[in-house]
Amino acid sequence: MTVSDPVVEAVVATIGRSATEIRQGLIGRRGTVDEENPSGETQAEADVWADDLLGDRLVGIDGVGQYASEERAEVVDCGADPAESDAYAVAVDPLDGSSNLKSNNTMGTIFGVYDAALPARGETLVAAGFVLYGPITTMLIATEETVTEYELSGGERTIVDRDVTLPDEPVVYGFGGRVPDWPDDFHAYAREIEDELKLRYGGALIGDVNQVLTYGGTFGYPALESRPEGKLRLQFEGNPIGYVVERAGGRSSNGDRSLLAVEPDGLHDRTPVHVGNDELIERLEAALA
Ligand code: AFP
Repeated sequence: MTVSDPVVEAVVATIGRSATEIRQGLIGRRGTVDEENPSGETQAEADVWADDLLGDRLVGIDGVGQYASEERAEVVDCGADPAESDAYAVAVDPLDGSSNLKSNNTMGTIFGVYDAALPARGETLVAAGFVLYGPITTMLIATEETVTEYELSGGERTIVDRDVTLPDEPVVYGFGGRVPDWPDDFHAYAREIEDELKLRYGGALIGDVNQVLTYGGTFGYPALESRPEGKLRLQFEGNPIGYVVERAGGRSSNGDRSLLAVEPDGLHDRTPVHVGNDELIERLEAALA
């Protein structure tokens, strides 16, 4: 099954085809480079390499007007301003969870296709999704119509679930940040959830969110005492993941409102991120109010 919008289809086909290559290219690229990304984090060799590979391919697609990546300070202008034309802007986290490379744990590639110039509100997304480099490589694509899961092999994508829907009964949770760094109100909410659900936390947003999509539950990286703005990036992580989970029947929140309704100030803005079953996100927002 292809996506009905031809530009979105070209973007997801390019990312899907590149995923097998990215996975293979991780071998021998588990070290760090002597650089920091625009969010001040040490870059893995693989971060830089995957960004170059995806950037080179995505900027060449007709109908892509901007390319932005968590690994680059500025938006790349591809010749058409999404604010003044039909062109889309593509935002990518080329290797989300790349610090898991050292311990050989799960990682992902996240993408969002915005019908607006970046930085943009998540409400302007027309598609978003991710590749998950787990024991097998899978890809989830959310559009206005549906959320579909594929298995990727040798550049081909094969549907495994045409209509990914968050299960009604929540089972798992994963919360980021050190417990002593959690604000009291989040701490009290987390204590309740710990009594009700089973802990699953792997340190890569995509792996942890995919468990929530599979079993039901919630993932949160809250505002911290030391970092009230949160850790995750709105354009590259919060918005695409919020879009996927909302399209799959769940909710997203920055602690106060849907992630998709948050007005960005800058390309590399951070945000608290909470996604999951409706009832859990409602309780979270009530706890933080
Ligand atoms: P890296 O890409 O630096 O590994 O960060 C991963 C991440 O942005 C996101 O994927 C995780 O949910 C979160 O950070 C994990 O953060 P902690 O290491 O603080 O648990």
